[in-house]
Amino acid sequence: MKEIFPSISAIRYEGPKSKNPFAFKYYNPEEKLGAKTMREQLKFAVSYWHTLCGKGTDMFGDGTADKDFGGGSVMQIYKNKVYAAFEIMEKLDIDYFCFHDRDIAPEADTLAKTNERLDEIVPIIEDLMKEKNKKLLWGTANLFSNPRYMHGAATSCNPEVFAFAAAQIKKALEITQRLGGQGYVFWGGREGYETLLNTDMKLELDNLARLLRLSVDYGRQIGFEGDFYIEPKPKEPTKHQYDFDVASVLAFLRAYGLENDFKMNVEANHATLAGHTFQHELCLARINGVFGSIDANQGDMLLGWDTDQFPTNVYEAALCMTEVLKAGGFTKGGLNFDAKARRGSFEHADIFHSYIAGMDTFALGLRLAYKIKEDGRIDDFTANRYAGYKSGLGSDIVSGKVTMEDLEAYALEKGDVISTLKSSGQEYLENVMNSIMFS
Ligand code: XUL
Ligand code: CO
Repeated sequence: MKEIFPSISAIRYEGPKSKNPFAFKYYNPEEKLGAKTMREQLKFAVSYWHTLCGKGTDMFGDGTADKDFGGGSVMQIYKNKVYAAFEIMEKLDIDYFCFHDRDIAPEADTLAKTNERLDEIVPIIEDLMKEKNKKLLWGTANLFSNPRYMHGAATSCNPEVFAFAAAQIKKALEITQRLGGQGYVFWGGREGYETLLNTDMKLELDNLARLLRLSVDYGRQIGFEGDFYIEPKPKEPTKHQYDFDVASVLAFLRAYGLENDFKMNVEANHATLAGHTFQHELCLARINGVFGSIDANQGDMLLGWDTDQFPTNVYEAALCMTEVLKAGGFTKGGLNFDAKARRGSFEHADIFHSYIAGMDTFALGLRLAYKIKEDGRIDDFTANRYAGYKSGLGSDIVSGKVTMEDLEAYALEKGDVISTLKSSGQEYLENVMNSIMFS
């Protein structure tokens, strides 16, 4: 296997004082925080689509980056992408990767020929996984790029398209299972609408649930034991995406009896597009028992679209990792960088700078999450804020002992309760956050 990035050597931890641009300053994979190493807790994954396929195209211009990696024919290009992927994982010491079916092999004229292309590439991936000890975090099917999905996939008005989508998922599930994938993701690519003037929303949602049920049942039938995830996103590419946010997805899953079959793959930039913080989406997933995996990136707060930038915001990463710790850490999920270098950052070295930035940011986030936990001031403040629910009236409310009449009698007897209130302490807590971050 020819080396594709000969000028880049293995990236190692050198500590915060290092000025070597090709070294980790904060991510020290074997260092233990709590009971586990950083590697075990962060479970970083390469996103195949951005890293190996994304060339920096936008609606105003062609790609700027070379992602052929020296390949000539179509299939050689895709084979070289595999070699590049494993070299990137090896040099960055990343254990996991994720892909869509179409990232690893391009479509041919018919589905059968496309599947043959997949069958040519999958064994190469399988061998390299064994040789380099790399793992598949999750697989998925691209049900949005091809023009056949212009009206959606499961939610298309056309049942032929529904069948095609099912066939693609079936194959993607088989590949994910064969490669030992720990998860399978459904991101609702074009499952949404542009206008309700032409949309039967009830049938579309019913059909979305039907395809999810068929997929889960098939996955379990072939012995897939990984987690199934839904990745919420409120808009883009469609004006309204059905999997809007964690709350909407939970309501949908419960309405169709799918709540025990899915967890969430929460993406940072999707949260902000939905008008939520990343922490909000993670918290909601956690308290509902559906925290699964993370697509880590960041958006630009001045823009209303999915910029998929590599995360560099340490404050956000600290709040994210605080939620992950509260959830008990990742089980089958992990931290995938669904992120791409900017269009002008077209050199191969930029791929490495990007991952180093994202990995160091989340390493700092994990270190800070432990400091926040050990410091205890924030957790204690919050616990004290609700202390009234631990005894007396509060514990009677929580245990369901009180009636409306009891509550009225209590309020009437007190006359007013304003004097019992205390400050929400937000500014105090923000000061605490800064003192923990910069101590
Ligand atoms: C799109 C997005 C996808 C999913 C996988 O916004 O996030 O790349 O992560 O289909
Ligand atoms: Co994503």
